[in-house]
Amino acid sequence: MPRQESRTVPPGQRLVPDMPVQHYGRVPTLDRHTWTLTLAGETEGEARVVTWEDLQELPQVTLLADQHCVSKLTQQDVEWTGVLVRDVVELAPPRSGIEHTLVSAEYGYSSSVGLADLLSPRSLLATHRQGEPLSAERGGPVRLVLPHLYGFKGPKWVREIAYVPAPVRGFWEQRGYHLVADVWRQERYAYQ
Ligand SMILES: Nc1nc2c(c(=O)[nH]1)N[C@H]1C(S)=C(S)[C@@H](COP(=O)(O)O)O[C@H]1N2
Ligand SMILES: [Mo]
Repeated sequence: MPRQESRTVPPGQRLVPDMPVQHYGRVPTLDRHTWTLTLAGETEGEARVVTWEDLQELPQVTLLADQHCVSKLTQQDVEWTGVLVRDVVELAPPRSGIEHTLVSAEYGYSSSVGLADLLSPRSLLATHRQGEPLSAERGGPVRLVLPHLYGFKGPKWVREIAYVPAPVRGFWEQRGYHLVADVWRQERYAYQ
């Protein structure tokens, strides 16, 4: 299984054996067979609605990645299974020149993610955590996992990726958190 590039703990983070479940608001109950992910905004061609069955047809990838919360907790070597975001974006790519996305979840949570970060080689639309299908509280049926960014960039219960011409602030970015949020650069707050 591909291991993470580095065993180092990012600056300012503290290791925990099990990342607590953390999110704002209620846990939605979604049925994987009616769940959809819409690729929208500034697409090159038509927008596209991606289903659970569409995900099953893509290569299934398992990798180990650390899970970091901007509140300074890190769990190392979490095993995630899902499909590469790259493979999904291929189904309805952005028009040329687009560099930003807004990723949205059920119940209105959202995060601002640069297209390059979204397409990084280890970015997953995850369906499993630690070998088990994602529970509702862990973001099932599908959540976004961006291993090099703080956890708030990865919506649980993800429902839409919108390609946008300029950064659009999501839930935490509207509350002062960083637009990029690279854990290795310790990009926690917008004012840094
Ligand atoms: N839909 C949604 N996704 C979310 C959040 C949220 O509030 N709502 N919180 C984020 C934050 S801040 C973190 S640290 C991780 C927590 O993931 P976990 O519950 O698996 O620990 O989920 C992220 N995804
Ligand atoms: Mo977080």
